[in-house]
Amino acid sequence: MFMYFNLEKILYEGKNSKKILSYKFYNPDEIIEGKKMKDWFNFSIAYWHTLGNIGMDPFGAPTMKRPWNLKDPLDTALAKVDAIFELCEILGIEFFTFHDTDIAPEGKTIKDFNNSLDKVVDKIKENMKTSNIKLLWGTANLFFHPRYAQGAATSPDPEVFAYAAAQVKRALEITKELNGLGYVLWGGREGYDNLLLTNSELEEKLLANFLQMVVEHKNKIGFKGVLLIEPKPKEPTKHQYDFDAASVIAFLSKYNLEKDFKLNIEANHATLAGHTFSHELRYARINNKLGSIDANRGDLLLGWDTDQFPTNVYETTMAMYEVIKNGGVDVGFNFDAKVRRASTDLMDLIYGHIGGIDSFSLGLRIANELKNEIDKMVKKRYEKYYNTMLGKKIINKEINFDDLFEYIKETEVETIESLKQELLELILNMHIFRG
Ligand code: XUL
Ligand code: CO
Repeated sequence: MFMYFNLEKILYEGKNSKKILSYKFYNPDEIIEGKKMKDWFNFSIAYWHTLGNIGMDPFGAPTMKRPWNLKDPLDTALAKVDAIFELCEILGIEFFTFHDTDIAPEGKTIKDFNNSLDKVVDKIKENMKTSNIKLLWGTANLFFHPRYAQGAATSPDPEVFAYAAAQVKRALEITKELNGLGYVLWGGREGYDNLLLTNSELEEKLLANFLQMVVEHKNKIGFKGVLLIEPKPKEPTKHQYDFDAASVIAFLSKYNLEKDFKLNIEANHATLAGHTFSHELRYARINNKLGSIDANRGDLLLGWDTDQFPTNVYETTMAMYEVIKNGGVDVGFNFDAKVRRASTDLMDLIYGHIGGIDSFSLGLRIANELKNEIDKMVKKRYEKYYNTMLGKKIINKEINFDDLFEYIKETEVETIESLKQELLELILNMHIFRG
């Protein structure tokens, strides 16, 4: 029935099933906290890692042979369309994501590129007619080609700015034509390698101007999806301007762009910034900026963006606690994750996605069970701000330094109530071990 994979569809069988090729925790139509599981997630396959990755790394040649890679680049692009639809169908994943350069060969000019994009987009539209599979978000690749070696919007050469703008214009239009729920901007080369050679004021201004043009074009074409910025602190540049959620939010507010963008938080980018995944989700959430998630994980012992499939249920539980508190995300969960270079079988792609989906689904179930207990503990921890005069006055700013001095001058303030972190950890483990 399928072209590339000799497989049946992967279905939910429950946690006691012994069948590897089944979901133990992901039951798409089951209602959790008022919403179908599949709607909590909008899981998505990433074109670049799943179809594009052939196992190359800076130390070694490709390790993987993929049946959709043909001699002619356009034939390959068209074969990949069938492959992504097939994979979505098998895994029961309803969305995919791509960079413009993932779906079509570039050619010499942007006009050539747009011609080949048109052919592939037509095929995607055709396939969409007979399936339930949709675009989660689109993006433009402004980091691979040599012209972007010194940045795209922040390049010292305005022709590079123009090229990047032309790419984003078309990628936004395609995303709209395919009814994408969002559009992502990740500025891998928008940063610096050498600070002394960098005009920081100019580069910041260029980036802001670029983002303002993105918003203008979005409005001009009537794209209704969510614009998303994906923070990452470094790699490939030494320092990336979209460092983390906090720096992106400060930048957006400085340039009056706060209402136009939300964030796409990636787990491995959070850890590269020295944060936890849940820290970044929390910071985005409390600022009403949690728009979408790139679901993956890094490796504690490797200092780079390993983009592994998520398997750590502690991490997915804490992430889903933030997502539940946020009422879900606007866009979805994209597996920005790839199989290891030595995992060369096509089947490894299937194992990776099943593992990622089940890890997040179990995280959702556990976080949902846990949240009332956690919320109770947090509420208790801060209760004096709500049930004492002093606390209320501080919160409502009805008190000043002189009043506070008068209030406290003869009181000994020694230790306060225990944090009870170990109790919290016991509760967490109790739920996690139970599954
Ligand atoms: C790079 C990364 C990108 C973005 C899209 O680290 O995460 O794949 O998600 O450009
Ligand atoms: Co990403």
